Amino acid sequence: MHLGRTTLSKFLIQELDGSAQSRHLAALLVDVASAVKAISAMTAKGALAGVLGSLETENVQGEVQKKLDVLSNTAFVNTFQLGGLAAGLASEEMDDPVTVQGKTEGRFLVIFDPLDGSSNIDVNVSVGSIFSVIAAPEGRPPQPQDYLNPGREQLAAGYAVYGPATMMVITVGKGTHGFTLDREVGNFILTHPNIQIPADTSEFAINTSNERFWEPPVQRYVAECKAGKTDVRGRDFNMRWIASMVAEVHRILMRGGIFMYPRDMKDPSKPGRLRLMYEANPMGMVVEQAGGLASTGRSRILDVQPDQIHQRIGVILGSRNEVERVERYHREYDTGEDKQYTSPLFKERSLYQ
Ligand code: AFP
Repeated sequence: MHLGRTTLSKFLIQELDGSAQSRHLAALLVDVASAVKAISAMTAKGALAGVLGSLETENVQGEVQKKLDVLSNTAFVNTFQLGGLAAGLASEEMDDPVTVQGKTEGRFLVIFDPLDGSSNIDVNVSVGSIFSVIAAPEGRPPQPQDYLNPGREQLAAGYAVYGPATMMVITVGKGTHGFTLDREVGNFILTHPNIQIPADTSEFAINTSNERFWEPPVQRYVAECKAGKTDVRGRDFNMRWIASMVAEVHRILMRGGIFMYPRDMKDPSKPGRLRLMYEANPMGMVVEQAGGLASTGRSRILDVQPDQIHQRIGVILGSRNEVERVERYHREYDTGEDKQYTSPLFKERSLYQ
């Protein structure tokens, strides 16, 4: 593969087999890239495009919508409606999935977070878009339950990160590959083929303001990282928190790390902050295809059976050896092997079984 000359389209043609579904999947991913270019142009203009700030509306999550949330969602919906390959769409910004009207080959369902990290928009910090592609049902319009596939059944997944450069990182199940937008010609160029996440890391990402709400195994892991070489880890760690999952995951793909947004007691009614279908699952596929792991702390994210489109889940992902260590701490907590880390905050063990 020649760096600098391979466009996304050319890469997909070379990467995918010649089957009809592969050709359609490649065309769908080119449609995704088209929406990403439109969103990139809007974010790059910032205040000049009048796209900053919030609306009076809330999404199904009860979150105030940013103007760019809605504009980004519209960019994706319009692209897929024109592209004629998606049968149905589900989005963080839409209460329910929508069936694509008009002429469509209807081979795929696309589930997406059109603008992740939108609390960063007004302060000019990196944001992103996340997408997941699954097969549409044959010969009939999609129903809501058709979206509820475990993440391991995704046909493709990826994200765009609107940073100093706009990049797309995608997987079709054959590795994870990065493309950088050449704005002058409007093409995504292969710049990071076969990304591999280092198995070890000394960098963790978590919102430590939630520390008192975490389960003991997470408290244990983070306490050891903070203790650094004075304790069992024997080396110092660094911490990052950008409050934009896409930016955190991208950093981890580039240099390793572990990202955690675990289930916590801050709102016991919520089994996590991040959404399974359009954050955890697509990022889980991207990370696994790059040699990392994506876990709830107790199970592989891609094996979770969804029960509703906007459900939330705890997420621990990144460098394999660190994610495995956090999973081990969860096992030791659940079996009572780690007596000294049983915090009164979580005395109701059964809550997390
Ligand atoms: P927003 O899209 O509402 O900004 O949420 C972003 C996000 O879902 C994820 O991208 C971040 O990692 C996480 O939330 C940040 O959560 P905190 O604001 O609690 O740190």
